[in-house]
Amino acid sequence: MCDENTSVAKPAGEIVSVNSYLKDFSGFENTRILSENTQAKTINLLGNFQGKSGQAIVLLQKSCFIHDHLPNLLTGKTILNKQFDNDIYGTYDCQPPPELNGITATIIHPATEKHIAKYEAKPHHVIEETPALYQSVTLPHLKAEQFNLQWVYNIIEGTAEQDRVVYASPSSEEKTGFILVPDLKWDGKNLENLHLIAIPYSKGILSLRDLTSDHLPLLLNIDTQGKKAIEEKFGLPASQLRIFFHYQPSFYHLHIHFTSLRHEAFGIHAGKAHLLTSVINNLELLSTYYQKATLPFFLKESDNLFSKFEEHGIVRKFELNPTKVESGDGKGNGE
Ligand code: M7G
Repeated sequence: MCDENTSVAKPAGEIVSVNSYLKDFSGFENTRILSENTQAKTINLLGNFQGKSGQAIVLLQKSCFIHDHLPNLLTGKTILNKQFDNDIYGTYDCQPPPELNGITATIIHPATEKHIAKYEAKPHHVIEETPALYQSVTLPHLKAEQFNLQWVYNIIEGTAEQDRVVYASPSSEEKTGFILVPDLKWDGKNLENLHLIAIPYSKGILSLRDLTSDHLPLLLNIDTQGKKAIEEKFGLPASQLRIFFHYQPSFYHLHIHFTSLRHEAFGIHAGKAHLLTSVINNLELLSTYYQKATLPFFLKESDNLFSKFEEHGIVRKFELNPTKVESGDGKGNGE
């Protein structure tokens, strides 16, 4: 789950975020690597800025290749240091000019324990959430403890990210209107990993679970206008888009992800992603589908919601014990 101060896990005191003035990483002390993905070329670090209160999470992602930059990349300004050559094969350390060698950095400061849990590598479990479990476990947990939605309200109320807005419905469309902005994780340039989020103006729709056929005009509007705006602005046709909800999401103000089909974004798989088209279709077939369905999702052990399901005896922590698996004691999972 993602970002921001929570009603419970709120950062202590009135710490000013370094994001209001940060220009470089001087004074950053890395205390822990939270997680790493060598394929996505990301690393998530925990640390602090010398002399500043509060912990900081730094998410680093090596940028994809931008096709327009390729002619500038392969010039005399890019230095090649040979690692080895053999016959017709050669491998080099390649050092392009800094402006062509970017890293996208996302900094969360002050970070709460909930943020740390979100970015920390821990085993996942599948939870089969029945409507009854939603009411008795998930919903009370969300009410007590969820990420603050201030950044969302800043976007829909027009006080943040307004220069990044790709589409905004007229404000008169209170029930069906929405705003489309680049996701925090997207640099806004490279179509390969295009990622935008559509945020409805309407407050109080927590997630997929709350949707009924009453929300169809909103969802159809997001589907139609979102695709149109992306095609007009980025030239990417609807057939190149993956449009989906997360369940569970990190932020409980309904929002919809629009990503490039070519982008193997986090959270596009079964167990997390629900395609908008399928959601619309399910609601057309049965208005209360999402109040009646069992919704499976993956949950990290470090998530506090996991502890709640654990307390209810729905799931328990799992440790693979290779010795026992190999010894063939019949239990197979190291119990
Ligand atoms: P989600 O489905 O609630 O959860 O998505 P996930 O984080 O597990 O995917 C929320 C999305 O909002 C994520 O893709 C975040 O990268 C994005 N996001 C989070 N914040 C704090 C911001 C923000 O301040 N601005 C924008 N534009 N996107 C954000």
